[in-house]
Amino acid sequence: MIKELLLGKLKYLSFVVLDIICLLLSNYISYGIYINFVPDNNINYEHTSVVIIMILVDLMVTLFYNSIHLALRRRIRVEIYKSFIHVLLSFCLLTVILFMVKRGSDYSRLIVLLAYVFDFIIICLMRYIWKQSIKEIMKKKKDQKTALLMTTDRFLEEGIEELKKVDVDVERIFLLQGKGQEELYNIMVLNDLNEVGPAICWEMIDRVYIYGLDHQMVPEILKKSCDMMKMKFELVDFNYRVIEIKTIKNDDPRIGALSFLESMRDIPFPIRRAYWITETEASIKRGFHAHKLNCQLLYCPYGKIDIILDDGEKRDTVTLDRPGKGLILMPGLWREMVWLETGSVLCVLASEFYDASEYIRNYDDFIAYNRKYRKGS
Ligand code: T46
Repeated sequence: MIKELLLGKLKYLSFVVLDIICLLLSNYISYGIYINFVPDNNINYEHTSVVIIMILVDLMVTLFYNSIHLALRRRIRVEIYKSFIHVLLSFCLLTVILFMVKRGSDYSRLIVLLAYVFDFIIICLMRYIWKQSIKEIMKKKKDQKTALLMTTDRFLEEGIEELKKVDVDVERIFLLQGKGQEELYNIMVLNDLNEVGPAICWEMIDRVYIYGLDHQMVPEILKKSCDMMKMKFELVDFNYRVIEIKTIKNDDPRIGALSFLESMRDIPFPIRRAYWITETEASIKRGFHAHKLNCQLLYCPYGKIDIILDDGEKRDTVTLDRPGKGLILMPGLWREMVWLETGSVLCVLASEFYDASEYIRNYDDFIAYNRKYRKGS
C-alpha cells in the first residue's frame, strides 16, 4: 500500500498543491477583475465559502479523474487535454453542488466561471514550469537517463552485459515480478506493467531497455504510456535461452537427482500449463510452428531431442540431452523438434492456456508476423 502510494499518487503531491495554488490565484484574479467593474457589493464572505467548496471539488476530481497521472512527463497536448477535462469536471461538479446547497449569487457564479477560465490557462502554464524545474533539479550530468526492465533476476547480469556490448550504461533497474516482493538486491520490484509508467516517469528516465519480457505483451501496455511521456523503449530481448535447471544430486548416485523450477523466479513467466510428449520414435519430427503469445520452457528428462529454432533470419539447434538442461522459448520463434532416440520425453511448461488460434503453422505467415512485431518502437 505504502509502496503503491510512493510509486503513484504520493509522489505527485507537489502537483496537487500546485493545482490548489493555481485555483486560488485564478480566483484572486477573477475576483479582482469583478470588483473593479462592480465595486459596490458585498460578496467577499460568500465568495470565500464558494472558494473552499471549489478546493474540495478540485481535490475530488484529482482523486477520481487522476488528472496528474504521469504529470511529470506527459506531452503538452496531453497536458492541455487533461487540464481541460479536469477544469470542466470541476466546474460541472461545483455548479451541481452550488445548485444543491443553494449557494452563490449571480455575481459569485460569474466569478467562478471566470476563475475556471483563468485556472485552465494558469494550470497548463504552471505545470509546464514546475515540470521543467523538477527536470532541472533531477537532471544528471548525462543527457540520457536509462533504465533496464527485467522480468526475472536470473538474467540480470546477462541483461546488463548485453547492454554494455552496445555501450549502454544502465542507471536504474526495475524488476517486474508477481506480487509478494518489495525489493530485491536494492532493485525496485514492480508488480505489474501498469506500475512501470509511474516508476520511470518519476525517475525521469529517457530510455528503457527491456530484457526477458514477452515482446508481444510489452508494446501494447508500455507503448501507450511511453508515447504519453515522450519516452523511448527498446527491446534487447532474447528469443531463446538455454538454462541450467537447479539440480540436487545425492551423494549416493543410486538415490538419483532432483531438479526443480520455480515460476517467475527461474523462468520469466507464470506457468499456466504443462504437457509432455512420449512414445515418439527416433528420427520423427514434430513442431513446425511458432507461437504468438506462448512463452515456454522445454526440457528432456529422458533421452535426446534436437530443437531447431528459427527467428526468421537464422536457424540454431539446441540439443536437449539431460534433465538439468532447460530451453526457454519466447514467442515469435519457429520451432521443429527432432527425436534422436526412441522414447525420448519432451516436457513443456507454458505461460498460456492452450489456444489453437495463437499458433502460426505456416512459415510464410510466421515471417510476415515477425516482421510486423519484432521492434517495440
Ligand atoms: C510446442 C511444441 C514443443 C492440446 O489439445 N492441448 C495442448 O496443450 C497441446 C500442447 C496440444 N493439444 C493438441 C493439439 C493437437 O491436436 O494436441 C495435438 C498435437 O499438438 P501439436 O501438433 O501442436 O504438437 P507438437 O509436438 O507439434 O507441438 C507441441 C506444442 O503444441 C507446441 O506448443 O511448442 O510441442
